[in-house]
Amino acid sequence: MSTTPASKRNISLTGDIQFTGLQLNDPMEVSAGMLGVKEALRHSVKEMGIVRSMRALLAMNQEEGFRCPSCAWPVPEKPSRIAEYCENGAKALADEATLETVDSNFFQKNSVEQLSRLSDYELNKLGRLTVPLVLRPGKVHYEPISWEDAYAVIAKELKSLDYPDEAIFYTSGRSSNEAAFLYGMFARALGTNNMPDCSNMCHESSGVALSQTLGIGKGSVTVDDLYGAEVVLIVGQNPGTNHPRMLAALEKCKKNGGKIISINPLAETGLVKFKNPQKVGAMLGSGTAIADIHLQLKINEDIALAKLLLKELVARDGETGSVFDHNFIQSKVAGYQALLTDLEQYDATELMERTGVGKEKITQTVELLASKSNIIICWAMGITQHKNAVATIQEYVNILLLKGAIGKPFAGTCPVRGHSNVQGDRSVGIMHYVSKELNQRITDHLGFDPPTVAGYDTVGAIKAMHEGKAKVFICLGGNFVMAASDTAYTAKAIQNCRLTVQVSTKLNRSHLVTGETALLLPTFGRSEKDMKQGQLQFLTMESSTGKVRRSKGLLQPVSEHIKSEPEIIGMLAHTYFEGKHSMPWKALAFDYVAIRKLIDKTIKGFKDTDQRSKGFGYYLPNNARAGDFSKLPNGRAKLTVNPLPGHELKEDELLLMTIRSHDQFNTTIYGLHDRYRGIYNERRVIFLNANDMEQRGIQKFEVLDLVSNYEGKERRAEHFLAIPYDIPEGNAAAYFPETNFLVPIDEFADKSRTPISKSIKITLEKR
Ligand SMILES: Nc1nc2c(c(=O)[nH]1)N[C@H]1C(S)=C(S)[C@@H](COP(=O)(O)OP(=O)(O)OC[C@H]3O[C@@H](n4cnc5c(=O)[nH]c(N)nc54)[C@H](O)[C@@H]3O)O[C@H]1N2
Ligand SMILES: Nc1nc2c(c(=O)[nH]1)N[C@H]1C(S)=C(S)[C@@H](COP(=O)(O)OP(=O)(O)OC[C@H]3O[C@@H](n4cnc5c(=O)[nH]c(N)nc54)[C@H](O)[C@@H]3O)O[C@H]1N2
Ligand SMILES: [Mo]
Repeated sequence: MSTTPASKRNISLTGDIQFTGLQLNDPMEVSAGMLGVKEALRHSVKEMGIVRSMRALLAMNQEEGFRCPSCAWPVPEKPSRIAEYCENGAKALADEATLETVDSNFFQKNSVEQLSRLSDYELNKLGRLTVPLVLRPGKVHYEPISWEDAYAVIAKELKSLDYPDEAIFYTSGRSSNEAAFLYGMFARALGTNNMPDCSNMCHESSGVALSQTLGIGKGSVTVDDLYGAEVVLIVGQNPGTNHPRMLAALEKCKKNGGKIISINPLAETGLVKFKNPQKVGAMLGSGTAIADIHLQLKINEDIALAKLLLKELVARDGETGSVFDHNFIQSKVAGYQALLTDLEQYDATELMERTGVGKEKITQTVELLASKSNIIICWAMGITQHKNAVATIQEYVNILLLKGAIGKPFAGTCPVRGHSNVQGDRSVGIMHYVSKELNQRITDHLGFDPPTVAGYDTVGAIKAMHEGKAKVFICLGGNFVMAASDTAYTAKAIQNCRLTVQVSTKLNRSHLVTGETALLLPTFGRSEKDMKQGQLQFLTMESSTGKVRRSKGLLQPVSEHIKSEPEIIGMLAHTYFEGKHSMPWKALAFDYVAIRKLIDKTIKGFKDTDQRSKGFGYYLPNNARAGDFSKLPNGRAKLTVNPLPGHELKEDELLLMTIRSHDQFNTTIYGLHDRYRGIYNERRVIFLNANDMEQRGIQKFEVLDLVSNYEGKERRAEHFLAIPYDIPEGNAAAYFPETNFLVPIDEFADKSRTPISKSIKITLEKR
């Protein structure tokens, strides 16, 4: 049969680019508060109606309810009875539980080519997917397909591959432990470890840095630790927008006398001041100031900053001998002398100049770090998405180790995870690398031999598809084409595939940029009732602090034709294996208790999950939290020596960070405002330092193209409005995913291979 290659479909990767009517205000000083509550309710009622909104909001994050589909910040032991959710959690819920839907008639009327002219914001607004759909070779309209036929199409394509490694299984971090476990085991049963996941673009650098130094790829602190910490560093993170409930924990920390230091090129509003929406009294006052010190460093100068802080601390310890925890260092830490020797080669003044931070603030920070020992360092994408991300995180870990601030209450590491179950997905086996221990357990308990060679991560998967080495691409959630780097290259890679499959809740651009054949399989959102054999089911998730908890939906599903993720994966595996496999796939598709039993047997640390996930759940074991480094070489945690990165910016180049606005969840655009930063009604903006604008003769609101040039290859993101903003000279910021076109596929972090989304060298071109 002759077919039209997918790349021949005329699909736009941006939608029609148009400005939406920018209005500018001063950045806000206070986050959350009444306006946050109002916004939460406005989005909820608009999308879900009053009754559905109230039912859902009251159940979110409560003991018997469902976990918020937004970020992975844990629910405290004693959640607020009024509202254990934030404005952005409410927006995420409204977005998922919306009553807007698209059915097969809609796709009959609208081709993928036409739909691709819409913006990401407009695509998402169309609503929930309600029926399984297929895009056949050469066609531009999705058509309905039965679930059985959809499974059969996938099974047939998988069977026709020359090698299992021609299939790739992507996971976005919203799946449950149960779904992710089945999915990861299906990939392995098929014979591949090709399991890229959103972590590869997110906290992979944290996982690598922490595994090497502390023996566990996860953070060590609990929320209670934050309450009692004396000093908390918030590095490269914008919690006011991306983890708003974390501000309540920071507020509590401050009430207990703790000090907060923000390390960020921007003065993010949430860290300036916060009005706790969970407390009626707090809403009336002027808000709690969160950050005591803001170190406004230049993009990607964290290593210089950390080395400077370390140098100053070493000097003070030399005078008093009491700045570092020498007992801890002697008994538990390796690499002390090497670190001291390395630091000698740096000049403090030069380091300080590189950071762009003034002396007074450095001294204040050093004084706090020197005099206190209960220190927590929190971080997110501001340090994980650079070439030297792993080294950066390890430099911050050095500070904690010298202070003995690991393995005791109120101290430790806190990489703040993004997607609500990204950590759980990894725990239960979504990873592209091989764990011998897990493989042995799979053989012992699941009765098959998993593959023993590593698979593709995100960058590897894109390249493999581009080169025609992979032909079937299956996605459990997410919006791969927009989330990954080098949008045009990635799109071409995906369009090279024979079959692409998306298990999704809502429409996005990855449903339009597809393989020759594409399947769109609609699934439940977190808030929806999942009934199996007449019984309401629950699923489990793991929070950023390693706690496993239940999540039970309560809303009527948006359509009777959608299916749960575990059911889809179980039935797909059953169709593929035709009932001939050591795992009872069909039974598992409908029996989550049985899945949890298999997780308990196969995944280390999970135990009696069916029962222990009740209430507020249970913590998985964490060696760093316990101060146990026995699995590391010589049984010691490791201090690391890292080079100071060299930046070779050409004279006209700026370093661009791609960040989130207040009205988006990754590639899902809820609205066009970024209220805290004073931006209304526009996403195509670039934040620039006024001096950089003046030097280049750029006026406010002037239209610019952003151009990156790596290895002689030019990449462009067009039509951005210039905005003067309080950002260090030489730096710029713009929103992702519009700017992912600029990130070259081959530019990623050493060791973790996370794309360098926060330090892209660009020039500006006037239009
Ligand atoms: N509402 C909402 N919540 C979310 C998300 C969302 O999109 N919307 N996304 C979720 C996901 S998946 C994730 S991973 C998290 C992301 O949460 P964040 O990491 O907070 O998200 P970003 O917007 O990428 O913000 C990065 C921050 O790092 C700073 N930064 C950039 N470069 C540097 C640097 O070189 N050094 C330092 N010190 N700082 C730097 C930026 O100024 C910015 O404040 O949030 C999760 N929660
Ligand atoms: N330039 C740049 N690029 C980045 C980043 C950056 O900071 N800058 N951040 C990176 C980070 S941290 C991450 S985590 C990735 C995110 O990458 P992804 O996780 O791939 O992207 P999302 O936008 O979170 O995916 C949204 C889609 O998921 C689907 N979905 C939502 N809920 C569910 C569900 O419950 N089940 C299923 N099956 N589908 C669901 C919906 O269809 C929705 O359109 O992007 C990365 N890309
Ligand atoms: Mo993320």
